[in-house]
Amino acid sequence: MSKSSEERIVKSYCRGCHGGCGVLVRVKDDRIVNIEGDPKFPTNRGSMCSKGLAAKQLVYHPDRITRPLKRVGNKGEGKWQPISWDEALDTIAGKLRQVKAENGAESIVLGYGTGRNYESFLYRFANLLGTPNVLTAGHECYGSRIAATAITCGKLPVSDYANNPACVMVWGNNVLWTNPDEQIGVSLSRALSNGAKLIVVDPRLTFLAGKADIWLQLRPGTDTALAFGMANVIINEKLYDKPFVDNYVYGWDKFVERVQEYPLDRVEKITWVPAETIRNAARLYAQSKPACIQWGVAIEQNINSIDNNRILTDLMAITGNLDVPGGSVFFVPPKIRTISEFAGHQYLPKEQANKRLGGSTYRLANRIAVLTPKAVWDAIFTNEPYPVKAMMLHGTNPVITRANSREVYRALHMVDFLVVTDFFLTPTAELADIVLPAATWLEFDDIGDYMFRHGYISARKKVVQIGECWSDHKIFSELGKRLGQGDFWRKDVEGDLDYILEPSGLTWKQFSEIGYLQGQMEYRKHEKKGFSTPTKKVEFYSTILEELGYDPLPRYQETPETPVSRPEMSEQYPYILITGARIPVFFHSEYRMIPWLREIHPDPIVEIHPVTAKQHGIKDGDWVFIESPRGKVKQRAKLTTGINPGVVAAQHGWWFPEIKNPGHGWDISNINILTDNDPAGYDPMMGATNLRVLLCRIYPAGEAL
Ligand SMILES: Nc1nc2c(c(=O)[nH]1)N[C@H]1C(S)=C(S)[C@@H](COP(=O)(O)OP(=O)(O)OC[C@H]3O[C@@H](n4cnc5c(=O)[nH]c(N)nc54)[C@H](O)[C@@H]3O)O[C@H]1N2
Ligand SMILES: Nc1nc2c(c(=O)[nH]1)N[C@H]1C(S)=C(S)[C@@H](COP(=O)(O)OP(=O)(O)OC[C@H]3O[C@@H](n4cnc5c(=O)[nH]c(N)nc54)[C@H](O)[C@@H]3O)O[C@H]1N2
Ligand code: SF4
Ligand SMILES: [Mo]
Repeated sequence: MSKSSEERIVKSYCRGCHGGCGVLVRVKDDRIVNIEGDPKFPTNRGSMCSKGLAAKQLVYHPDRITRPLKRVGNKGEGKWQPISWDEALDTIAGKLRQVKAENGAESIVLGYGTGRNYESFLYRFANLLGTPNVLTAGHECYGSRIAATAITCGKLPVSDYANNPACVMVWGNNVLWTNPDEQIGVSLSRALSNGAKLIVVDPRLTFLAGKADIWLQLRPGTDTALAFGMANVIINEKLYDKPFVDNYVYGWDKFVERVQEYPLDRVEKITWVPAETIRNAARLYAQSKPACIQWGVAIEQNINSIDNNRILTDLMAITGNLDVPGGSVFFVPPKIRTISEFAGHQYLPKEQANKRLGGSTYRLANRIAVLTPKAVWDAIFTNEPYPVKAMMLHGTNPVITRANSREVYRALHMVDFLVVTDFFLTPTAELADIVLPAATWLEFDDIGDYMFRHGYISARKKVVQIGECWSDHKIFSELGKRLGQGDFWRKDVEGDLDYILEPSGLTWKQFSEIGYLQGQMEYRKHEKKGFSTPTKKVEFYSTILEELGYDPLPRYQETPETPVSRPEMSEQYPYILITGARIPVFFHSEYRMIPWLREIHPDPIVEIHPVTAKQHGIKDGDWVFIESPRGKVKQRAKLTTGINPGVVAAQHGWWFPEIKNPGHGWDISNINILTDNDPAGYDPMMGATNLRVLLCRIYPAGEAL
């Protein structure tokens, strides 16, 4: 980076959310002056959202940690001393070596939150260290989609908007605001402009629901039953693709039998959606060719997590929409080393893999190396099945983002040794022994693989250096070298990027000049080689689940905390609480300190129906308490008729960086104080925590924050 007063433009790839948008970064005198969408980039074609546009304020934020810090006072007291990278890494390496020698490598837990580009580096480090315990959000986010589709049709199907779907069914997803997993919202907008019909399944009247041809306002948590209702219509009205079913479906007869358990009058009672609306939606989806299903995380955060994904995959299959242009497809990614290949799971000895916390309970999650957080907290509290002595968390803020925050707080306070790598001193980082300063996406070179399942990889380039911040990739590589992993890491991260790119025939330097690579798409791959399942068919009846000891067919279960399952509790806590519907300007607990973004959305918001609000003397904009048996928090009421009077929708991710004590107000508005992490409510296959369907009461909070 030569110092120059000429403005230059660096083409890069935003990572303000999961990623997805090509950007042009304008730089002058080695400072970022502006970030704008790259009109030539194939996915976003110039568009950007507020988070990406505000990234400059993230990079130059005065509260950034720019040197490694060591705790000097008591845990959580907020007293820090800057130290050198050498001292930080030597201390961490020494402690990890000691825990490994005394307790075994499994007593070290590595962790990150939502999917991040360094995850393959983190897994590689963990596998080489010998710990099977990598804590992610996978149990309640995306992991279910990966695991459920892997056992059903071999791979995760993705909507193919570029090939003119005639109908899109958006299910528990707010893609225009969230740009989630391998999709960006503008591509759906383009499909709708090209005339695609729209079905939306959501308990709230989102922008998309308002545009929909059919909106199914279901009772939260009843998605599996609703999807069974649609399957019932499609099968009994013979709207399904018979040749596809005959050739490519395993377990059809048993599935049809199960579907008959869900006649529309029963489904209407369970879901609150009128039978006629379900029928119309099923017909529209089945009769539009091609059609795709855009699914989201809402259906994964409850007891039906895996079966929600399975039954939706079954809907894609019976309508003949799998891997056809404009349907739900398996894009072909460019030829590079995959996350899994780089992670090197073969380096983890089998006897270590068998020790994964909760692995024998959540056996499907275990297949994809996912564990559930409570197993870690319990091991810290009880030393059972073995102690957890050290944790290294990269890019996650579990005090705010994990269910039952008070328990999370206690566990992180108690664990012997905690390292947190972040941009800021979050409520989680404040509990650490050592905090490492992470570089943002504008501060290092990287292969952006967010759209990998959509067939793309893109180059993200270092634009500036801030203080002594390092990329997480570099931290794993350098720490790995101190722990005897030297043979497995290249001299520097560029060498590792070269290694990942090797199958494409490109080096990092060459790739970064090209900007992105797209795989060569081929549709209907099953016609040549079947589906990647044990029977080579789409397994409606799962042979893998049968082997693991679960019900091989999907089924609907009532979630554990509803007016139906807990009628006596609902007298005290009458409303169904959904948490976490995303808003455009924040990413989970991130960005509350970014001035442009906070100005757009200053306070936490809970959506309440006006009739319900009136009963409690709540007016629009009032601060209200939301309370469950686990605790209470404050948010501001937004009155809307776009929600059922029996349902309340609260935001997640709230803490207040402007509160300068070390807690930063983590327990004021943080909705995860109310969520439950009792395993009785988990998906039995995945360990998914129930975040979307809880019971609560609401009442005016009186004073402001
Ligand atoms: N109640 C409720 N809770 C939820 C959800 C919900 O819907 N409702 N959703 C859940 C879901 S789906 C998910 S995925 C999780 C997400 O949970 P988390 O991943 O824990 O959430 P974030 O707030 O994104 O935490 C990221 C932290 O990482 C830091 N960070 C960002 N980028 C980097 C980086 O590149 N390197 C490093 N080292 N740090 C970085 C940020 O500053 C921030 O402090 O939350 C879950 N929690
Ligand atoms: N701006 C922003 N973007 C993000 C994130 C963020 O925090 N902020 N987080 C990222 C992450 S990690 C994820 S996982 C994705 C998630 O992205 P999405 O899947 O779009 O997640 P949400 O907005 O939480 O939920 C989508 C919709 O589900 C509805 N919903 C709630 N309960 C139910 C239910 O029981 N059934 C059905 N059918 N719908 C329900 C909500 O009303 C909401 O409109 O977003 C990613 N993108
Ligand atoms: S949608 Fe995500 S990748 Fe695109 S500009 Fe916004 S934050 Fe960046
Ligand atoms: Mo997520």
